[in-house]
Amino acid sequence: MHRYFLSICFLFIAINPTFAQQKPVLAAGSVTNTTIAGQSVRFVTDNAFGEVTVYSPSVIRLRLDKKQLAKDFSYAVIAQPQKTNVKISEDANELTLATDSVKTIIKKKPFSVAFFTVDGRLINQDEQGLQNSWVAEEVTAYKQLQQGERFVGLGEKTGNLDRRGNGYTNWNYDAYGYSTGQDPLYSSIPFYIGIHNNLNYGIFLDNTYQTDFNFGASNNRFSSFSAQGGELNYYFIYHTHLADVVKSYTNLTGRMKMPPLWSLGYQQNRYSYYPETEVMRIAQTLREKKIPADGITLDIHYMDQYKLFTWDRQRFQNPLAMNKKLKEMGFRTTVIVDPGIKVEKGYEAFEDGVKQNIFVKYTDSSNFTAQVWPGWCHFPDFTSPLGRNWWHEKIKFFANTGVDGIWNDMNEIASWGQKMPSNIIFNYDGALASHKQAHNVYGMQMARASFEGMTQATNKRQFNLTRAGYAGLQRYTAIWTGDNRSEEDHMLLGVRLMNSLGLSGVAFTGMDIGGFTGNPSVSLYARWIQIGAFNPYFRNHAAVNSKSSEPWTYGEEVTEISRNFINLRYRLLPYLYSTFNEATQNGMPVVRSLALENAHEAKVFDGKFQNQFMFGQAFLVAPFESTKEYGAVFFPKGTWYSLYDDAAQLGNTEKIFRLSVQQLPVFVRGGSIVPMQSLVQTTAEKPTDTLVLHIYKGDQNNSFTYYEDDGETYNYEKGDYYKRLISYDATQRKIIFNKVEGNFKSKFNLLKLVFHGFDDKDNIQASGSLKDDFVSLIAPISRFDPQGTANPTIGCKVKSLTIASKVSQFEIKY
Ligand code: NBV
Repeated sequence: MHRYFLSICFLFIAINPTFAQQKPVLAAGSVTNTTIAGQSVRFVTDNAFGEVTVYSPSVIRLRLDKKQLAKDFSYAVIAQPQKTNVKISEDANELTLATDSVKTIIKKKPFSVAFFTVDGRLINQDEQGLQNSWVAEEVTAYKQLQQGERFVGLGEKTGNLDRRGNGYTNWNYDAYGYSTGQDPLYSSIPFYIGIHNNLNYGIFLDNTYQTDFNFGASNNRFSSFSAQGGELNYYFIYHTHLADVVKSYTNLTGRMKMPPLWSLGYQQNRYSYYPETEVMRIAQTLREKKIPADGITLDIHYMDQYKLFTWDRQRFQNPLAMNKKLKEMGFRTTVIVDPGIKVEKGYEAFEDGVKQNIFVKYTDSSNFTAQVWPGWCHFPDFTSPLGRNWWHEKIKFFANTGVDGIWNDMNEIASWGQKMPSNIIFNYDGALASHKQAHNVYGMQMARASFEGMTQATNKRQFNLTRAGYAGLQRYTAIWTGDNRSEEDHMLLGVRLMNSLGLSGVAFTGMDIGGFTGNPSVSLYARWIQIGAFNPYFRNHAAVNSKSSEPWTYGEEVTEISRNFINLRYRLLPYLYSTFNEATQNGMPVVRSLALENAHEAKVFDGKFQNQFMFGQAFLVAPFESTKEYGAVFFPKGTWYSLYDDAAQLGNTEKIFRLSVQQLPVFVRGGSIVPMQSLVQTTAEKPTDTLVLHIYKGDQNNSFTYYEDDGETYNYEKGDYYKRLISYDATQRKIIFNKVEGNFKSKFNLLKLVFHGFDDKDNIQASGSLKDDFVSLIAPISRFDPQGTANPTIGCKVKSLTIASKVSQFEIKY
């Protein structure tokens, strides 16, 4: 009888396709019920619950789960749905939500979603037949691959700019000395941008579990994304310009605050500088050799046996006094912090952490333990408000010892062996989560706690750096790309990582210049530091037992090259600072992949050109291996001037250049306005009171917002800034200086306008009230040179004029 029953069951399973299909893979099925509520529609399908919500005309959110949707919570998204005009209509087969920008159509049988432009062009749709489904707890969305579709973004990911044909995993990982194709690395940003048929859209999968992305890696039928648990919860973003997709994404996940000005200066790093005499020797040598610098970074050896919130008092007798001395010399100190708190009786941080019960736990409520630098450690639960508050208090220790920057390392969480059980419990801001759910967000929450704690302690802007992170990390911290290698292709990979992070909402990025593991060749170091001068976070670094990373380690020529490019960086600070301000306003990155503005230009994705980037809106940087003698550069549309000799170059072309170790190919876009200051050795030093605005003749309209503030407080949020919109109108042949906004008094009394690419026939004239304020009339001046010391060049087509900066509004005509 028993046997007979089993055979019947088996037969039933075998001949019943629904049952057989539902066993291994569960599809959402068909929509059975819908409820419209304002800009949202809740729906039920055969096997799932869902909701579609219009966040703005261009942003649509979709949620889907096997069970009733949980309480809404996100570490990444800070935006609320914006009141939007939406037309919702429904019939037996479809549900349509139409805004002024996107039409979302939900097919009911079976459930599937498609997004169209208002004029009916398909932007993105579920792959018919596959749509959305679960394998156990893993949920996947399958999207139909479009003709010629490319994919960019996804944060810190190796590989090409165009990710088509590849698959990626998000699971924060301590990737020591990673290879150029390794995945995953340290941080997870499940946001990508699809590009096809003159369209571009973004998809942000807001899910902190391990997520996987397949950009046509399996076949030409679909791209897909999945999460190992939790909801399918994604935001679809559509704009005509790719840059606007990034703006909308950073509107959802937040933008950075103004960084302290000093953190944009050059930072000298090493694993590790100690004792104090060594730190002072480095600082003094930088000053003696006239290499401008603002930062010195202390790696793990400053601590007493790697115990957090301690100083090794043999090596650093009086850290407060040392940091004070450094500050007087124009240096700020950054220290590394790791999350592991040593398990040791009598060690205050340990005892107090146990007492306050702030460590992550096993299911039996005992504290999770793993081995890392100090030995066995417990780990503060940064996903808990209690854990973060505890850290806020503890981190004040550094503010009290005169430290200005916090470098959050090992926060993936990294431990020896790297295996952390799935069933560790995290607070997850009250929701309680397993390690599987909390892992990817832990590092970002640590960085957040450091940022908040130091801000509370000082009431000033903070420099905060992290290795691990999750979407939205830009609100709290800068990020660097971890333990790279001293190899040529790593230098270029680093550029791509930063370009990709920029497309993924993170503006403040850097890499270990010179490479972390191994020893760079002399030429590699030289090239790397040149590129570094165009990194948002400009620091070099080197592993213990490798050649140290100070420029003079590489001989006189490299010292000279480094000095030239660091000088250039310092003279460009007004430009860079204004560019950072742009990042705070609209989320535009500082280093910008050419895809940001030229998404439909195939050349941008060509292996030859994919590393090129814009440094802000004016500079095109073309990085090449230091071993190359010639390099091809692609120029997008417009006019481009060589930074070094103003040689003009028409866009929409590629050109081969002879390369030299002294010069990195850098070009300035016609129509640019580039503010520069006199050379200083540190941002603590005042430049002369003339702000030089380099204006490059162009054939396309452009605008630049010059921005200044005190560089260290949040008073700018209350209106203490100096801001001026400068527009280049190529059709009217004029440059318009709008009136100044804000209450801050500029540190510059004079504006000197320097005209590049104009010739004698361009009768440059100032108009309006300005006439009375001329300090000197148009005169030839030197071409650009990094040192700013060259004499006027005879025959040079550059002109200049000087104006009092108090002049409110004026125009230059030519
Ligand atoms: O603290 C030492 C290093 C640090 O220098 C490096 O930048 C981090 O990425 N840290 C990793 C610990 C592990 C080094 C093997």
